Amino acid sequence: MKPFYITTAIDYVNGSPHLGHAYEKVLTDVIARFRRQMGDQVRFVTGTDEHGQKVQASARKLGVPPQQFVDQVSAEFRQMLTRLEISNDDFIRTTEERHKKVVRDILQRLFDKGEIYKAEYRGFYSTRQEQFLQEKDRLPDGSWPEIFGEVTEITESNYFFKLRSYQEWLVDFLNKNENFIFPSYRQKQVLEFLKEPLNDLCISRPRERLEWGIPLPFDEKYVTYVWFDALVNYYSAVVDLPGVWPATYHVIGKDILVPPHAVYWPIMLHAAGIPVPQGIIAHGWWLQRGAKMSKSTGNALNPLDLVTEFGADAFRYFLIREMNVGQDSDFTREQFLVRYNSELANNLGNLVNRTLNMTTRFAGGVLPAADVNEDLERSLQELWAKTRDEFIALCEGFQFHTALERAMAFLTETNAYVEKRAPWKLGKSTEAKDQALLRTSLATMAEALRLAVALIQHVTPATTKKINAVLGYTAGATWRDELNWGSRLNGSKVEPALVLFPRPTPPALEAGKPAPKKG
Ligand code: ME8
Repeated sequence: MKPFYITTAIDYVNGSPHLGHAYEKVLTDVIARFRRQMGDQVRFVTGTDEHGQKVQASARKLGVPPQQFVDQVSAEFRQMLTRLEISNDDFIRTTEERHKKVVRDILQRLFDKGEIYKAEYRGFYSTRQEQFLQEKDRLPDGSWPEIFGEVTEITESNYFFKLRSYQEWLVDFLNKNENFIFPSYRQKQVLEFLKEPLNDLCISRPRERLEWGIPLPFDEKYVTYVWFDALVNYYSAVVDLPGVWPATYHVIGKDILVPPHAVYWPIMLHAAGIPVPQGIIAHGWWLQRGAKMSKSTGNALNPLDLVTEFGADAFRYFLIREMNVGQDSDFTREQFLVRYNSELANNLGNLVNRTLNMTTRFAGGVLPAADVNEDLERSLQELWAKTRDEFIALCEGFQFHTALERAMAFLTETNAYVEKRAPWKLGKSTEAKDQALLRTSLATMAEALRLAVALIQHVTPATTKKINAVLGYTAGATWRDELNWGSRLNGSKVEPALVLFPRPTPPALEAGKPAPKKG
């Protein structure tokens, strides 16, 4: 079986990780864990993008060598992965030898095939910003904005990659592979973009302007342009692992789909004679009050603050539950608290408390067998079978937000079942029939809880483990088998209590007060 190879974008290290970075890692982790559960052999790679002008400038500003600077920031990104329970198999950095070697090999291969040529490039250059400007950068009156300082027209020799000669091939490829990009409406945007003729891609920068990059193997006076370096990470991370390439999915944000991932990358690979990936998943943006959260706008949220306050699982749950993959979502603390309180603390947390508390009170802490199967039990079991099947199909189609909604609806129904059976009343009766119903209700609620947390374990891995532990349960090796309603918990000794999603501290509650319910 071909391994399921999934990647995230590699993050720029010119700033600290923010919510957008955290989301992408969590989303990819949820897909990776789900595919492992489904029996795939998964390879999951993430990493950091460490070359380029901005990194060089940030290091200079701090007065430290660039390598020292990238070592520090890259470590920060890796620390975030640990805090978020990300299950990546590898972490690639573009300053590593194993990566640089592959970039240079590919460049040389393309150069030898005649796909790269040298030409003069004429354009307007800002020395202050150290970049070429485009017509669209001009102010309406034709002048250049203040931030660019002095702008001069210069001519510079550079290396170009023959992107244009592959335009038809790419259009044809996309037409033949309709599901190359998820969501599919983004594939249409790529085809729209390809209606205009492509320009060949300038892939070099003179070293006198940019020192911090990978030198071109055929002309060491130049370094390679950052996309040509960064995109290759997906390939260099697995080049020594037989059978892993091509990637199954690259998970990226919509801002880097066109042209880098949907145009440059397939053409680079095809031109170099390397198979192209199976697909690209382009997620949307986390916004704050309608604006993209980013380092430069200063509205970036530190994801680790939320993890410290609420735990990794609550954070993961919120991101996956709230965002429809591909679309944008506004992040508000209020909405976070609404979901935290109503779905995790009340719905799931409540069922855990009731199960442990009543099993302890009425059954000496040992889960009994269900010996009645009436309409109430049967309809919950039927709902389970439906929920499970729909949930899996939704996850296969990356509709995780709806999948979680279904899982929550099942928990809501389970809590409603408990209300109807009212084991606290049955526990006071000595009638044999009531005692049988008591045993049945305890067994039913525990089994429903076990199943629900097994179902969502790729989203909430630590919570599922904790709940299994207090239920005295060790999960089996095959996830799909775990999802069958049964009697696995009979005779299991449970713990008396578990604090899972504690009530937020008062200031956080304040923030949660005016929370409007979202559809
Ligand atoms: O683009 N919401 O790095 P990066 C959701 N190094 N996702 C967001 C986001 C937001 N507000 N802001 C950023 C780069 N992202 C390159 C990638 S890949 C070969 C090279 C996502 O640090 C963004 O869309 O700017 C991208 O997928 C990832 O975070 C890294 O962004």
